[in-house]
Amino acid sequence: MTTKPEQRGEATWRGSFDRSADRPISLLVLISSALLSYKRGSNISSSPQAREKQRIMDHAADAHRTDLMTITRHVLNEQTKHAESRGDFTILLSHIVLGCKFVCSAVNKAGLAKLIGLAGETNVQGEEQKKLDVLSHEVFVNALISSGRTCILVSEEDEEATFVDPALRGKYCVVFDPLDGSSNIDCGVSIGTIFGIYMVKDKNEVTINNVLQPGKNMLAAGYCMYGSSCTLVLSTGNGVNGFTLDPSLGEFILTHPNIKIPKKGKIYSVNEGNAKNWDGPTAKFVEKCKFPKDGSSPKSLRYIGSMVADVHRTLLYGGIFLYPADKKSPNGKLRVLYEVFPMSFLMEQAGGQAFTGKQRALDLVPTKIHQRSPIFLGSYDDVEEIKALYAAEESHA
Ligand code: FDP
Repeated sequence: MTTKPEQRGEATWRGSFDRSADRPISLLVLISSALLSYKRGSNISSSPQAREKQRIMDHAADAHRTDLMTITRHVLNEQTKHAESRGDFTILLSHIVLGCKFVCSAVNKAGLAKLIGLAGETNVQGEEQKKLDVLSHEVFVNALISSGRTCILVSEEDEEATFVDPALRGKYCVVFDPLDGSSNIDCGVSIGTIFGIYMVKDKNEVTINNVLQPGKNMLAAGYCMYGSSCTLVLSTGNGVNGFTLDPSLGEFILTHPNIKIPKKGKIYSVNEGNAKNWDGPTAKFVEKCKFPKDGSSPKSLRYIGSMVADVHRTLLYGGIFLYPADKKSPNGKLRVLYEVFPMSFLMEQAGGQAFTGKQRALDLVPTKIHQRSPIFLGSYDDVEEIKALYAAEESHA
Protein backbone atom coordinates (compact mmCIF):
# COMPACT_ATOMS: atom_id res chain seq x y z
CA MET A 1 0.00 0.00 0.00
CA THR A 2 1.35 3.47 -0.82
CA THR A 3 1.15 6.22 1.75
CA LYS A 4 0.74 9.90 1.04
CA PRO A 5 3.76 12.11 1.80
CA GLU A 6 1.88 13.88 4.61
CA GLN A 7 1.08 10.50 6.20
CA ARG A 8 4.80 9.83 6.23
CA GLY A 9 5.32 13.14 7.99
CA GLU A 10 7.10 14.70 4.98
CA ALA A 11 6.68 18.35 4.12
CA THR A 12 4.42 19.10 1.15
CA TRP A 13 3.38 22.31 -0.55
CA ARG A 14 0.67 22.28 -3.12
CA GLY A 15 -0.25 25.92 -3.51
CA SER A 16 -3.89 26.50 -4.34
CA PHE A 17 -4.03 23.48 -6.68
CA ASP A 18 -6.29 20.84 -5.23
CA ARG A 19 -7.62 18.47 -7.83
CA SER A 20 -8.06 15.20 -6.00
CA ALA A 21 -6.98 13.03 -8.94
CA ASP A 22 -3.75 14.72 -9.86
CA ARG A 23 -1.90 16.77 -7.32
CA PRO A 24 1.43 18.22 -8.32
CA ILE A 25 4.45 17.89 -6.17
CA SER A 26 6.17 21.21 -6.30
CA LEU A 27 9.81 21.92 -6.93
CA LEU A 28 9.93 22.87 -3.27
CA VAL A 29 9.14 19.26 -2.38
CA LEU A 30 11.79 18.09 -4.80
CA ILE A 31 14.27 20.46 -3.24
CA SER A 32 13.35 19.39 0.30
CA SER A 33 13.62 15.70 -0.76
CA ALA A 34 17.00 16.47 -2.26
CA LEU A 35 18.12 18.29 0.88
CA LEU A 36 16.88 15.40 3.02
CA SER A 37 18.83 12.89 0.90
CA TYR A 38 21.87 15.16 1.09
CA LYS A 39 21.55 15.41 4.89
CA ARG A 40 21.14 11.66 5.13
CA GLY A 41 24.11 11.14 2.85
CA SER A 42 26.32 13.48 4.83
CA ASN A 43 25.51 11.62 8.03
CA ILE A 44 27.29 8.48 6.85
CA SER A 45 26.87 5.62 9.23
CA SER A 46 29.41 2.87 9.41
CA SER A 47 26.89 0.07 10.13
CA PRO A 48 25.86 -2.01 7.05
CA GLN A 49 22.26 -2.24 8.38
CA ALA A 50 22.06 1.54 8.72
CA ARG A 51 23.47 1.97 5.21
CA GLU A 52 20.90 -0.48 3.80
CA LYS A 53 18.10 1.39 5.59
CA GLN A 54 19.50 4.61 4.15
CA ARG A 55 19.54 3.11 0.63
CA ILE A 56 15.86 2.10 0.91
CA MET A 57 14.93 5.56 2.18
CA ASP A 58 16.72 7.26 -0.72
CA HIS A 59 14.83 5.08 -3.19
CA ALA A 60 11.57 6.13 -1.51
CA ALA A 61 12.53 9.77 -2.09
CA ASP A 62 13.35 8.98 -5.73
CA ALA A 63 10.00 7.21 -6.21
CA HIS A 64 8.40 10.35 -4.85
CA ARG A 65 10.00 12.37 -7.66
CA THR A 66 8.13 10.44 -10.34
CA ASP A 67 4.68 11.60 -9.20
CA LEU A 68 5.02 14.88 -11.05
CA MET A 69 2.44 16.84 -12.99
CA THR A 70 4.40 17.29 -16.19
CA ILE A 71 3.01 19.48 -18.94
CA THR A 72 2.28 16.39 -21.05
CA ARG A 73 0.32 14.79 -18.22
CA HIS A 74 -1.54 18.06 -17.67
CA VAL A 75 -2.49 18.37 -21.35
CA LEU A 76 -3.55 14.70 -21.48
CA ASN A 77 -5.77 15.34 -18.44
CA GLU A 78 -7.33 18.30 -20.25
CA GLN A 79 -7.79 16.13 -23.34
CA THR A 80 -9.90 13.59 -21.39
CA LYS A 81 -12.45 16.38 -20.78
CA HIS A 82 -13.18 16.40 -24.53
CA ALA A 83 -14.64 13.05 -25.53
CA GLU A 84 -14.23 13.83 -29.25
CA SER A 85 -10.51 14.60 -28.90
CA ARG A 86 -8.15 12.36 -30.87
CA GLY A 87 -4.96 13.72 -29.36
CA ASP A 88 -3.99 16.05 -32.24
CA PHE A 89 -3.87 19.08 -29.99
CA THR A 90 -1.74 17.22 -27.44
CA ILE A 91 0.71 16.28 -30.19
CA LEU A 92 0.85 19.88 -31.43
CA LEU A 93 1.55 21.17 -27.92
CA SER A 94 4.26 18.60 -27.36
CA HIS A 95 6.01 19.91 -30.49
CA ILE A 96 5.71 23.49 -29.22
CA VAL A 97 7.16 22.37 -25.89
CA LEU A 98 10.05 20.71 -27.74
CA GLY A 99 10.70 23.98 -29.61
CA CYS A 100 10.74 25.87 -26.30
CA LYS A 101 13.24 23.42 -24.78
CA PHE A 102 15.45 23.74 -27.83
CA VAL A 103 15.40 27.55 -27.77
CA CYS A 104 15.93 27.56 -23.99
CA SER A 105 19.04 25.47 -24.44
CA ALA A 106 20.31 27.76 -27.24
CA VAL A 107 19.62 30.89 -25.14
CA ASN A 108 21.47 29.39 -22.17
CA LYS A 109 24.46 28.59 -24.35
CA ALA A 110 24.36 31.83 -26.32
CA GLY A 111 27.25 33.59 -24.59
CA LEU A 112 29.43 30.49 -24.71
CA ALA A 113 28.62 29.35 -28.21
CA LYS A 114 29.10 32.82 -29.68
CA LEU A 115 25.60 32.64 -31.08
CA ILE A 116 25.06 36.26 -30.13
CA GLY A 117 25.53 38.75 -32.90
CA LEU A 118 23.87 40.06 -35.97
CA ALA A 119 22.90 37.66 -38.70
CA GLY A 120 23.15 40.43 -41.24
CA GLU A 121 19.51 40.34 -42.28
CA THR A 122 16.57 42.58 -41.41
CA ASN A 123 13.11 41.29 -40.52
CA VAL A 124 9.69 42.54 -41.64
CA GLN A 125 9.73 45.39 -39.14
CA GLY A 126 13.08 46.59 -40.45
CA GLU A 127 14.86 45.42 -37.29
CA GLU A 128 18.24 43.73 -37.48
CA GLN A 129 17.86 40.03 -36.78
CA LYS A 130 20.02 38.38 -34.21
CA LYS A 131 21.31 34.89 -34.80
CA LEU A 132 19.17 33.57 -32.00
CA ASP A 133 16.05 35.06 -33.63
CA VAL A 134 16.82 33.26 -36.86
CA LEU A 135 17.60 30.02 -35.07
CA SER A 136 14.44 30.18 -32.93
CA HIS A 137 12.30 30.86 -35.98
CA GLU A 138 13.72 27.84 -37.77
CA VAL A 139 13.36 25.65 -34.68
CA PHE A 140 9.68 26.46 -34.32
CA VAL A 141 8.87 26.19 -38.02
CA ASN A 142 10.48 22.73 -38.11
CA ALA A 143 8.85 21.61 -34.86
CA LEU A 144 5.42 22.79 -35.98
CA ILE A 145 5.56 21.33 -39.48
CA SER A 146 6.91 18.01 -38.24
CA SER A 147 4.01 17.71 -35.80
CA GLY A 148 1.84 17.01 -38.85
CA ARG A 149 -0.92 19.00 -37.14
CA THR A 150 -0.49 22.49 -38.59
CA CYS A 151 -1.61 24.14 -41.82
CA ILE A 152 -0.66 27.83 -41.55
CA LEU A 153 2.19 29.36 -39.58
CA VAL A 154 2.74 33.06 -38.96
CA SER A 155 6.06 34.06 -37.41
CA GLU A 156 7.28 37.50 -36.46
CA GLU A 157 10.47 36.72 -38.36
CA ASP A 158 8.81 35.94 -41.68
CA GLU A 159 7.05 38.51 -43.83
CA GLU A 160 4.86 35.85 -45.43
CA ALA A 161 2.77 33.18 -43.76
CA THR A 162 3.92 29.58 -44.27
CA PHE A 163 1.35 27.27 -45.85
CA VAL A 164 2.25 23.75 -44.83
CA ASP A 165 2.58 21.18 -47.62
CA PRO A 166 -0.80 19.37 -48.01
CA ALA A 167 0.84 15.99 -47.28
CA LEU A 168 1.92 17.23 -43.83
CA ARG A 169 -1.11 19.37 -43.15
CA GLY A 170 -3.21 19.33 -39.98
CA LYS A 171 -6.07 21.45 -38.71
CA TYR A 172 -4.27 24.04 -36.56
CA CYS A 173 -2.89 27.48 -37.38
CA VAL A 174 -0.10 28.72 -35.15
CA VAL A 175 0.94 32.36 -34.80
CA PHE A 176 4.16 32.99 -32.90
CA ASP A 177 7.00 35.28 -32.02
CA PRO A 178 9.91 32.84 -31.72
CA LEU A 179 12.12 35.17 -29.69
CA ASP A 180 10.44 38.24 -28.28
CA GLY A 181 12.42 40.99 -26.54
CA SER A 182 15.43 40.43 -28.75
CA SER A 183 17.03 43.77 -27.81
CA ASN A 184 17.64 42.13 -24.41
CA ILE A 185 19.59 39.12 -25.74
CA ASP A 186 23.03 40.64 -25.53
CA CYS A 187 22.72 41.61 -21.87
CA GLY A 188 21.25 38.31 -20.67
CA VAL A 189 17.87 39.74 -19.64
CA SER A 190 14.77 37.51 -19.86
CA ILE A 191 13.36 36.95 -23.33
CA GLY A 192 10.67 34.57 -24.54
CA THR A 193 8.57 32.84 -27.15
CA ILE A 194 4.88 33.77 -27.53
CA PHE A 195 2.31 31.64 -29.36
CA GLY A 196 -1.38 31.41 -30.16
CA ILE A 197 -3.34 28.57 -31.76
CA TYR A 198 -6.38 28.76 -34.02
CA MET A 199 -8.39 25.98 -35.63
CA VAL A 200 -8.56 26.16 -39.45
CA LYS A 201 -12.09 26.86 -40.66
CA ASP A 202 -11.94 24.54 -43.66
CA LYS A 203 -8.97 22.21 -44.08
CA ASN A 204 -9.66 21.88 -47.81
CA GLU A 205 -9.67 25.60 -48.38
CA VAL A 206 -6.73 26.99 -46.48
CA THR A 207 -6.49 30.76 -46.86
CA ILE A 208 -4.83 33.54 -44.87
CA ASN A 209 -8.28 34.42 -43.47
CA ASN A 210 -7.88 31.52 -41.07
CA VAL A 211 -5.34 33.54 -39.11
CA LEU A 212 -7.08 36.88 -39.58
CA GLN A 213 -9.61 35.98 -36.91
CA PRO A 214 -10.30 37.85 -33.67
CA GLY A 215 -8.22 36.76 -30.71
CA LYS A 216 -11.30 35.45 -28.90
CA ASN A 217 -11.35 32.60 -31.46
CA MET A 218 -7.98 31.30 -30.28
CA LEU A 219 -8.08 27.80 -28.82
CA ALA A 220 -4.97 28.23 -26.75
CA ALA A 221 -2.16 30.66 -26.10
CA GLY A 222 1.00 30.80 -24.08
CA TYR A 223 4.54 31.95 -23.70
CA CYS A 224 7.83 30.49 -22.62
CA MET A 225 10.16 32.80 -20.70
CA TYR A 226 13.88 32.14 -20.86
CA GLY A 227 14.98 33.78 -17.63
CA SER A 228 16.54 32.76 -14.34
CA SER A 229 14.43 29.67 -14.88
CA CYS A 230 12.58 28.53 -18.00
CA THR A 231 8.85 29.01 -17.42
CA LEU A 232 6.06 28.04 -19.77
CA VAL A 233 2.66 29.64 -19.15
CA LEU A 234 -0.27 28.08 -20.99
CA SER A 235 -4.00 28.45 -21.32
CA THR A 236 -6.16 26.08 -23.33
CA GLY A 237 -9.20 28.20 -22.51
CA ASN A 238 -9.69 26.70 -19.06
CA GLY A 239 -7.61 28.93 -16.77
CA VAL A 240 -3.88 29.57 -16.82
CA ASN A 241 -1.14 27.25 -15.60
CA GLY A 242 2.61 27.80 -15.29
CA PHE A 243 5.25 25.11 -15.70
CA THR A 244 8.94 25.33 -14.84
CA LEU A 245 11.55 23.37 -16.75
CA ASP A 246 13.40 20.98 -14.46
CA PRO A 247 16.72 20.81 -16.33
CA SER A 248 17.70 17.55 -14.65
CA LEU A 249 14.57 15.83 -16.00
CA GLY A 250 14.14 17.87 -19.19
CA GLU A 251 10.47 18.18 -18.25
CA PHE A 252 8.19 21.14 -17.61
CA ILE A 253 6.62 20.62 -14.17
CA LEU A 254 3.44 22.33 -13.00
CA THR A 255 4.65 24.90 -10.48
CA HIS A 256 2.09 27.70 -10.86
CA PRO A 257 -1.34 26.04 -10.99
CA ASN A 258 -4.45 28.03 -11.81
CA ILE A 259 -2.83 31.48 -11.97
CA LYS A 260 -5.18 34.32 -11.04
CA ILE A 261 -4.03 37.92 -11.47
CA PRO A 262 -4.71 40.15 -8.43
CA LYS A 263 -7.83 42.30 -9.02
CA LYS A 264 -5.82 45.49 -8.51
CA GLY A 265 -2.07 45.96 -8.66
CA LYS A 266 0.60 48.26 -7.32
CA ILE A 267 2.83 48.30 -10.41
CA TYR A 268 2.61 50.01 -13.80
CA SER A 269 4.88 49.02 -16.66
CA VAL A 270 5.51 51.28 -19.65
CA ASN A 271 8.33 52.81 -21.66
CA GLU A 272 8.14 56.31 -20.17
CA GLY A 273 10.71 57.55 -22.68
CA ASN A 274 7.81 57.87 -25.11
CA ALA A 275 5.78 60.10 -22.74
CA LYS A 276 6.08 63.29 -24.77
CA ASN A 277 4.19 61.63 -27.62
CA TRP A 278 1.40 59.95 -25.59
CA ASP A 279 -2.29 60.68 -26.03
CA GLY A 280 -4.36 62.32 -23.25
CA PRO A 281 -5.79 59.19 -21.53
CA THR A 282 -2.40 57.46 -21.33
CA ALA A 283 -0.71 60.59 -19.95
CA LYS A 284 -3.52 61.05 -17.37
CA PHE A 285 -3.34 57.39 -16.34
CA VAL A 286 0.41 57.44 -15.73
CA GLU A 287 0.08 60.75 -13.86
CA LYS A 288 -2.54 59.08 -11.61
CA CYS A 289 -0.16 56.14 -11.01
CA LYS A 290 2.52 58.55 -9.80
CA PHE A 291 0.40 61.20 -8.06
CA PRO A 292 -2.83 59.52 -6.94
CA LYS A 293 -5.43 62.02 -5.70
CA ASP A 294 -7.54 59.52 -3.75
CA GLY A 295 -5.13 59.14 -0.85
CA SER A 296 -3.74 55.81 -2.13
CA SER A 297 0.00 55.15 -2.46
CA PRO A 298 1.73 55.81 -5.77
CA LYS A 299 2.32 52.74 -7.92
CA SER A 300 5.81 51.40 -8.56
CA LEU A 301 7.25 51.48 -12.07
CA ARG A 302 8.83 48.31 -13.47
CA TYR A 303 9.83 48.04 -17.14
CA ILE A 304 12.10 45.35 -18.53
CA GLY A 305 11.43 45.97 -22.22
CA SER A 306 10.75 42.28 -22.92
CA MET A 307 7.04 41.78 -23.30
CA VAL A 308 7.16 38.21 -21.99
CA ALA A 309 8.98 39.22 -18.81
CA ASP A 310 6.86 42.34 -18.21
CA VAL A 311 3.62 40.41 -18.77
CA HIS A 312 4.81 37.48 -16.62
CA ARG A 313 5.47 39.80 -13.68
CA THR A 314 2.11 41.54 -14.24
CA LEU A 315 0.31 38.17 -14.28
CA LEU A 316 1.91 37.03 -11.01
CA TYR A 317 2.07 40.30 -9.04
CA GLY A 318 -0.80 42.27 -10.60
CA GLY A 319 -0.74 45.76 -12.08
CA ILE A 320 -0.83 46.98 -15.65
CA PHE A 321 1.40 46.69 -18.71
CA LEU A 322 0.87 49.28 -21.41
CA TYR A 323 2.28 49.89 -24.84
CA PRO A 324 0.06 52.73 -26.01
CA ALA A 325 -0.28 54.52 -29.30
CA ASP A 326 1.74 57.69 -29.59
CA LYS A 327 2.23 60.46 -32.12
CA LYS A 328 5.15 58.60 -33.70
CA SER A 329 3.43 55.18 -33.71
CA PRO A 330 -0.32 55.73 -33.98
CA ASN A 331 -0.89 51.95 -33.89
CA GLY A 332 1.47 51.29 -31.01
CA LYS A 333 4.40 48.92 -31.41
CA LEU A 334 3.25 45.44 -30.48
CA ARG A 335 1.94 42.98 -33.03
CA VAL A 336 -1.69 41.87 -32.83
CA LEU A 337 -1.47 38.22 -33.84
CA TYR A 338 1.51 36.96 -31.89
CA GLU A 339 1.94 39.50 -29.05
CA VAL A 340 -1.32 41.29 -28.25
CA PHE A 341 -3.74 38.37 -28.75
CA PRO A 342 -1.92 35.58 -26.87
CA MET A 343 -1.12 37.86 -23.91
CA SER A 344 -4.69 39.22 -23.85
CA PHE A 345 -6.05 35.66 -23.95
CA LEU A 346 -3.90 34.71 -20.94
CA MET A 347 -4.85 37.87 -19.03
CA GLU A 348 -8.57 37.26 -19.48
CA GLN A 349 -8.18 33.61 -18.55
CA ALA A 350 -6.41 34.72 -15.36
CA GLY A 351 -9.24 37.13 -14.45
CA GLY A 352 -7.69 40.33 -15.84
CA GLN A 353 -8.55 42.45 -18.86
CA ALA A 354 -6.94 43.61 -22.09
CA PHE A 355 -7.97 46.81 -23.91
CA THR A 356 -6.69 48.51 -27.04
CA GLY A 357 -7.79 52.04 -26.17
CA LYS A 358 -10.90 51.49 -28.28
CA GLN A 359 -12.19 47.99 -27.58
CA ARG A 360 -11.63 44.66 -25.83
CA ALA A 361 -8.37 43.47 -27.39
CA LEU A 362 -9.66 39.97 -28.19
CA ASP A 363 -12.55 41.44 -30.25
CA LEU A 364 -10.15 43.12 -32.69
CA VAL A 365 -10.30 41.63 -36.20
CA PRO A 366 -6.87 41.92 -37.82
CA THR A 367 -6.63 42.62 -41.52
CA LYS A 368 -2.88 42.02 -41.89
CA ILE A 369 -0.71 39.34 -40.32
CA HIS A 370 1.88 41.77 -38.94
CA GLN A 371 -0.62 44.42 -37.84
CA ARG A 372 0.13 46.38 -34.66
CA SER A 373 -2.15 47.65 -31.92
CA PRO A 374 -1.89 49.70 -28.74
CA ILE A 375 -2.43 47.50 -25.67
CA PHE A 376 -3.28 47.96 -21.98
CA LEU A 377 -3.46 44.70 -20.09
CA GLY A 378 -3.38 43.47 -16.53
CA SER A 379 -5.40 43.59 -13.32
CA TYR A 380 -9.14 44.03 -13.82
CA ASP A 381 -9.46 47.27 -11.82
CA ASP A 382 -6.39 48.91 -13.33
CA VAL A 383 -7.63 48.29 -16.88
CA GLU A 384 -11.06 49.61 -15.82
CA GLU A 385 -9.34 52.91 -14.95
CA ILE A 386 -7.75 53.36 -18.35
CA LYS A 387 -11.02 52.37 -20.04
CA ALA A 388 -12.81 55.09 -18.05
CA LEU A 389 -10.23 57.68 -19.17
CA TYR A 390 -10.69 56.76 -22.84
CA ALA A 391 -14.49 56.79 -22.41
CA ALA A 392 -14.29 60.27 -20.83
CA GLU A 393 -12.16 61.55 -23.73
CA GLU A 394 -14.59 60.08 -26.24
CA SER A 395 -17.56 61.76 -24.56
CA HIS A 396 -15.80 65.16 -24.74
CA ALA A 397 -14.89 64.75 -28.41
P1 FDP B 1 12.04 43.98 -28.76
O1 FDP B 1 11.84 45.21 -29.58
O2 FDP B 1 13.27 44.01 -27.92
O3 FDP B 1 11.92 42.69 -29.54
O4 FDP B 1 7.91 43.76 -29.71
C1 FDP B 1 9.12 43.52 -29.26
C2 FDP B 1 9.50 44.18 -27.93
O5 FDP B 1 10.83 43.95 -27.67
C3 FDP B 1 8.68 43.66 -26.73
O6 FDP B 1 9.12 42.42 -26.26
C4 FDP B 1 8.82 44.75 -25.73
O7 FDP B 1 7.74 44.79 -24.81
C5 FDP B 1 8.87 45.98 -26.57
O8 FDP B 1 9.25 45.56 -27.89
C6 FDP B 1 9.87 47.00 -26.07
O9 FDP B 1 9.78 48.14 -26.82
P2 FDP B 1 10.53 49.50 -26.42
O10 FDP B 1 12.00 49.24 -26.54
O11 FDP B 1 10.04 50.51 -27.41
O12 FDP B 1 10.13 49.85 -25.02
